[in-house]
Amino acid sequence: MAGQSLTYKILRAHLVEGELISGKEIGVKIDHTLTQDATGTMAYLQFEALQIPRVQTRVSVSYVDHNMLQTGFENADDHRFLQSVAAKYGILYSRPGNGICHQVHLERFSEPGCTLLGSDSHTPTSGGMGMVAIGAGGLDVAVAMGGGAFYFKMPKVLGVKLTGKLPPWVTAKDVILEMLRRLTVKGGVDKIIEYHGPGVKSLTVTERATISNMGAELGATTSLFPSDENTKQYLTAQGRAKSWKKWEADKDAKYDEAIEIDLGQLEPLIARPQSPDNVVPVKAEAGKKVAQVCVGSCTNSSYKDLMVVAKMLKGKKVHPDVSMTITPGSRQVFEEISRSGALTDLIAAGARIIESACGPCIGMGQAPPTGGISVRSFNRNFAGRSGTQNDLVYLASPETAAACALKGVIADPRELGKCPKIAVPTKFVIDDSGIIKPPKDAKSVEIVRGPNIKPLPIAPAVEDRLEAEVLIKAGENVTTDHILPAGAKILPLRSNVPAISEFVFCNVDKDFVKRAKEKGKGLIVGGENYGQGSSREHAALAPMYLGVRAVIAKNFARIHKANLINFGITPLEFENAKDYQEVTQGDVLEVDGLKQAILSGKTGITARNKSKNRELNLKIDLTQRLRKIVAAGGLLNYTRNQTVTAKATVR
Ligand code: MIC
Ligand code: SF4
Repeated sequence: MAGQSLTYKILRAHLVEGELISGKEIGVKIDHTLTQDATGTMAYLQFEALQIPRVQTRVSVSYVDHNMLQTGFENADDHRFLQSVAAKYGILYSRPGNGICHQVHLERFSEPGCTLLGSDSHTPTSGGMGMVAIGAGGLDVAVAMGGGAFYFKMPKVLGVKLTGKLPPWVTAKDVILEMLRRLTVKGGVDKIIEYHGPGVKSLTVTERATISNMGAELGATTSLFPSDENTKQYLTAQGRAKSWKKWEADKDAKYDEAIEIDLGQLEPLIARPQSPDNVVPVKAEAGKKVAQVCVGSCTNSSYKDLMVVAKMLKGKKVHPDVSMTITPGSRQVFEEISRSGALTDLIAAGARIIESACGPCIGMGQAPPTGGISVRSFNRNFAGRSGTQNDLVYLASPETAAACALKGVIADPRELGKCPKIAVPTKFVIDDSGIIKPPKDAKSVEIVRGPNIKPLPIAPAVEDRLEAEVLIKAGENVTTDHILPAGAKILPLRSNVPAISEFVFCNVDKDFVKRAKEKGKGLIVGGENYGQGSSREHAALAPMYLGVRAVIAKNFARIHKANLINFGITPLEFENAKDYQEVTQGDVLEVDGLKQAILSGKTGITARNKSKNRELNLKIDLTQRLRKIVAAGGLLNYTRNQTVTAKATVR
């Protein structure tokens, strides 16, 4: 028998339903969950609806890191709600200021060989520690907190063999940018990316985490590294040596697909606006004037990332035309750079220090100026995400970002001479006072709800005859940032679906909401990889609230498709991708026998384009379980119906 991949080994140890055959649905036991504040309020409202008195997982953490700008009562109210919910249901609460969920989870909780489900698309960061860590919608995370399995299609395993060693100034960020250059933003869809080979041992845990974090931009289900001596060292430095266990693939492991990267051949890379796969060598863009540089985000804000930037800036000044910001990934990183004096060097160089949070990465301030290039150590540069329309955001390593900050233009860090060496502490500052433990007895805990928290809307069941207008025809690789943007103005409305739905497609088509409301019901048509990017279920919930009943696309990004199903919007795919051309915004489509087709397991259905008098063949690519959920009008309806039926049977 051929050897097993690490993915296979960990999944097999957690399998509760199905077979590990790619393309087949599997159910997996979840050990850890994480939520963040922008998706967490919905996730916990959904958890409350499940009526389970206490979480059933080994570790569940509620982080506050996104909605940190308190320009009104909304975010502060939501934080208080999250803290009280955590206390009530047995969840750890990571306070605002404690850091970005993925960085803190890696430092304080991640365990090799375990599973983690998080309501954020960059949950795979913990794959850097040998965890199968998957991003999902809040409702799936709520179900996992209640002890339910997580269901997904067994992905193919793509083995990436790393050989060689990174040259000076070339970093883990350049490895993942190289992956994006080769595979594009849809190259990882329905795949788990497993790194192996002799090059792995030259990468530290936080470097591996940078690579697995940004595997989300490939559309991958997750990315995974083995747990080895480096992992042991990192866990020991975090005072968690006991959590270490060796986990690796068999030497003769078989992968469904395989590629190889010689680390020694890489050079500093940069993703041009406005897609993370628009990757070129830094030198190809060198000399372009830069207005802003931002170092931070869950991709690149570890101790080493910030120390190297501080060393590069020490005794020098940020270019007068550049505004440079630093967001440390966690309070631990912040404290470390402060104790070592590196923070002083950053301040003296003229960098603007922001608290430990997502900050500029999600448009919570620091929008770049009109027409000005922003070079960021982040993971996404989707149009408008920074808060500025027609933004010019480039993605690169902290080293490249710091070189740009010093020179005032896009600059290859190799021009700066000797690359600073950073010794990572053998013992980090450990202070978990920012993580509040829930009381053993939660009877007296009252959940505090501010006026920003509105009840969750529920979808109607699928109709058998659907006749509706195409409200918008979206293009290729449309992101959830296009469907429902984030940013300082919109994020505070995450707990209020009626209010946030006013912003659906606001940067793409400002009349969308008006049109949807006038029609009362409608369809969305999309291209390939529809809904890539963030896990925000609001990108399904808000269109559902506006009457969207189905999305017809060439194909879907994994998390968004699951969110559509969970909220009762039927995802349908063009049988023939060319038919996408045949549909125009405003066309009226009619699908007869939809509910019947979904429930009977039919894999195809014909829609009639009444406006063009043509027929369209559509695919229904759903497992039996998902068919029941979508037909019921989503997971909450489905669960409620099941409970009612169970009660009736008992009686
Ligand atoms: C993102 O990076 O887009 C976010 C903001 O972290 C999202 C979650 C959200 O929209 O709340 C993600 O990655 O899932
Ligand atoms: Fe936060 Fe940005 Fe990471 Fe999303 S990608 S979790 S917004 S730091």
